Amino acid sequence: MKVAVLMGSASDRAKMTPALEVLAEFGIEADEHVISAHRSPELVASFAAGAREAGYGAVICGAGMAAHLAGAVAARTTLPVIGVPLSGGTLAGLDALYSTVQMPRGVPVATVAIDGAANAGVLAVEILAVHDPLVAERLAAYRARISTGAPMREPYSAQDPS
Ligand code: RP5
Repeated sequence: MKVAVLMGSASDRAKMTPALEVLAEFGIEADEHVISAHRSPELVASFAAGAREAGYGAVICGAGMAAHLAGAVAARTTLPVIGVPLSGGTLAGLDALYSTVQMPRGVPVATVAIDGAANAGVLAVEILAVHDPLVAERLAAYRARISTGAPMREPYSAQDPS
């Protein structure tokens, strides 16, 4: 299964790149899409509605300010949605954190730290690992590796070519 990495603006790209890097390290196919919940709401709606059928197992959404991208996607798919509140603007990401994490009951967004795109990538890998033993093995190897203080961003393939 693959993972979608959405962001509300091209200006979010640098902060969302760690999610794509982590997914690549684990050998997970990922697609990046720049779509905005308020500037291109129809695109967001159609992407979310078709995400499961398109083969995604999880959707990562990064947005800043009054960040409603993750919630808008979660409203239209039953796939797990991971929100990354992004810093920027006068409230330094606190606005995006509250907008992303404070989803009303019934439609969750699993929210990572402000600018926590790397952890969003790891969480998406953990979600896929539930039904993929090879990904689960890679996760176990990764945890063993970081427990020794090794850098997280060392390419996975350099550790174990399986
Ligand atoms: C949000 O507004 C985006 O996710 C971005 O973080 C922020 C600013 O967007 P730009 O004005 O840089 O396009 O929708």
